[in-house]
Amino acid sequence: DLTAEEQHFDALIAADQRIEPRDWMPDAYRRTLIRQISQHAHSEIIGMQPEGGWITRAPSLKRKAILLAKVQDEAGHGLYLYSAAQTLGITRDEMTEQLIDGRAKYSSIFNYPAPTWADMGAIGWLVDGAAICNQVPLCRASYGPYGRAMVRICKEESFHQRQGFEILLTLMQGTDAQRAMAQDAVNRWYWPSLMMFGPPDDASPNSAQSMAWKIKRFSNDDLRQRFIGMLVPQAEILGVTLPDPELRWDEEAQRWHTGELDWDEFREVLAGRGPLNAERLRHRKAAHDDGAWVREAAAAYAQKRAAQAAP
Ligand code: FAQ
Repeated sequence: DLTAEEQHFDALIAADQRIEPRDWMPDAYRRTLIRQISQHAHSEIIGMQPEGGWITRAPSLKRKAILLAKVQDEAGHGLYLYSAAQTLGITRDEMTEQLIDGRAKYSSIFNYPAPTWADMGAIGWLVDGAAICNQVPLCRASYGPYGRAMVRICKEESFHQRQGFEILLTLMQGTDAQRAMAQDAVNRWYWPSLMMFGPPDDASPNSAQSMAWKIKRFSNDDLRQRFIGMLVPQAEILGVTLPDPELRWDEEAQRWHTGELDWDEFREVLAGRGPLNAERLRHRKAAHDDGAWVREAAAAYAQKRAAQAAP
């Protein structure tokens, strides 16, 4: 028999109402949200690195200002998401520790290198594009603080995606070497961006429960399909080729037929053995260590202010 609290929770979910921090919720719902929201926050923070490395090398002042703003937005997204996770009873310090100890997951995509300026275009177009496809439905996630954070994040991501598209469009209208650089970046980011949606549905242990709780609204494969459908006409406008010779619309199945994704590569990256996993974590840990004096100074200042305010 369900308790009154359980019944109330189930009724809220069934009625598409929001669960708020002070509402009763099942432990497993809380744990799932902490897992997903903290992973999402870590992804935004680690996700600053591939583009952060290009801020000093952007090809013009205008490009530099845009890239700087985008990377700052990612820091902001990380902070909203850490705040949303904190409403569930985990501290920012605990989450930071889990990340720099290598215990926490973050998106596989950020373990790949960004060797050329065209990678800034491909990241914006493909990585932010995948992020939007995945996150627009999360604006309706049943947990209030997560869904509300997502609304603003999605608006900013859509600007990010356009700026990536525009970088690629400019390169594709340039010299042969620039076009080749754009195509090469698309070749390298295309398959990893498809993996951002997670394992195939039949190998996704969390999906069924997360969909029942209305945290996730669509399955991993359905969102991956939606993303491909968004990319195909955009690739045509850009004049780039999506690097999948098998890609075609299957009229009968009403789905995109694609080549096989390399799920061994995905598993390797998740296990910490992707091209840049170690470097990303090393860099994050060094930034945390280098920032210790700022945290100490801020805490000392807050203490002093509190002491002054006390009667
Ligand atoms: N990478 O059972 P499922 C961005 C893990 S966008 C790493 O299907 P679930 C913006 C999964 O955690 C990127 N791990 O799991 C930006 C689970 O492991 P666990 C971040 C992955 O949660 C753009 C296991 O595999 N976006 O940052 C991945 O139901 C440009 C089994 O998987 C989000 O986090 C992966 N790709 O579905 C920033 C969106 N896929 O925890 C900078 C919110 C799966 O049991 C520059 N998250 N795993 O040990 C989600 O929508 C979901 O968590 C999924 C996974 C769809 C990612």
